[in-house]
Parts: sequence; structure tokens; C-alpha cells
Amino acid sequence: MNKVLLATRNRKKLVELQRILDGALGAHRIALLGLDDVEQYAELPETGLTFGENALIKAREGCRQSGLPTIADDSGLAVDALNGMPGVFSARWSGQHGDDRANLQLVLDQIGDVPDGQRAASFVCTVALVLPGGKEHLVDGRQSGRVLRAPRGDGGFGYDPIFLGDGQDRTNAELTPAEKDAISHRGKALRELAKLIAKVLPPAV
Ligand code: ITT
Repeated sequence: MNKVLLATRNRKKLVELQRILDGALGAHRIALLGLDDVEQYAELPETGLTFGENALIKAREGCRQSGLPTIADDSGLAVDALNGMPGVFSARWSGQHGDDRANLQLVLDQIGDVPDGQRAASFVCTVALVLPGGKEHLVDGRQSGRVLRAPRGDGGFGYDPIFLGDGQDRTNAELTPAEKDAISHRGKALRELAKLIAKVLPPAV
């Protein structure tokens, strides 16, 4: 099987990516390694102003350090009324990296005066694949919807409890993981990634 590095320390992400890619790849199945499975190196700060720039920063460095084809993703919530923010700052919008409750509460407060018809937002995920020969690929996925006025549901993570996808009557935090994968920005991007991997990585035994 081809070994591919996923440049993250987030174990949940590794499991999720392996699950979605296994389902989509068939004969091209790959073995995903995380940053904890390869020789340690100092990670670069995510200084990009777009999801693609940040995904490439992580994937290029992972590939340079490990010599393996490397995948990295960056994702977040883009709120129309906030000019696309929190965007690349989604994980640390309230100032505290990964404080989901504080982050979503700040967004709710910031758009408290915005009427229901103007609360459109999208989850966006961009995935980079960098190959040892230097070739670079980007794929992305988007889920459109709107921001509610109060959180609903205990599933998912991040901004899921305040996000109602278009055509849905449950927030992303009220969906099962499989239901979320089927319509989410990450699910869409990863299914595109699977097609790309099947094209650019030769099948290995
Ligand atoms: P890394 O270590 O891999 O960078 P991270 O937790 O920083 O993991 P991301 O950069 O992919 O994860 O996500 C940025 C933030 O965007 C994340 O912390 C959430 O606040 C938000 N987000 C991304 N995808 C989401 C989803 O599916 N549901 C809810 N919030 C999401």
C-alpha cells in the first residue's frame, strides 16, 4: 500500500480521513501516517491568508521533512455578514485556539443585529496534496447554509451547533457522523481528493 503522510497531530482527523478515503479509494487504498508516526520536526506557523495557502504550508513542509506524499487540510467557517471571517482564523477566533464554545459565542454576538435573511455562511475545506517530485494539487469542498441565533445539538465540533445547512432541518451538530460526511465541506473535499489520489499515485501492493 502507498504510504501517505497527513500533516496533523489530530488523531480524530486521521481516523476520519482514513474512513472516508477507504470508502472512496477501493484498489488504490493508502496507509495514512500522522505527524506522530514520522520523525519529529518543528511545524511551521499557519501564516496564510487563505485556506489553500495554509494547507500548502503544512503539506510542503511535511513532504520535505518525510519524503512521503503529504496531505494537509485547512478549514473553517466563512460568514457573509463578517466579510468571510472567521475564515482562516476559525480555530482561534476568540483568541483561544480550539475553544469551540467561546468561538461560536463570539460569532453569535458579532452578528446579533443581523436579520435572519442575511445570516448566510459556508463551511469551507481545502486539502493540499504535495508529491516528492514537487507536484502540488489543491481540492476543496463547501457546505452552504446560515448561522442560527443559538446553538442546537451535541454532535460534531467547532461551529456545528450554530450552522444550519441549506435544505436541512437539523444543525450539523444534530446529524450523525455519516450524515455530516455526506454533505459536509470536508466530505466533499475528501471525495475529490480520493479521485485525485487514484489518478496521481500509482497503485502499490
Ligand atoms: P489542525 O491541527 O489539523 O490544524 P484544527 O483543529 O486547527 O486542526 P482546522 O484547521 O481544520 O482544525 O479547523 C479550523 C476550525 O474551523 C476548527 O477548529 C473549527 O472551529 C472550524 N471547523 C472546521 N471544520 C468544521 C466542521 O466540520 N464543523 C464545525 N467547525 C468546523
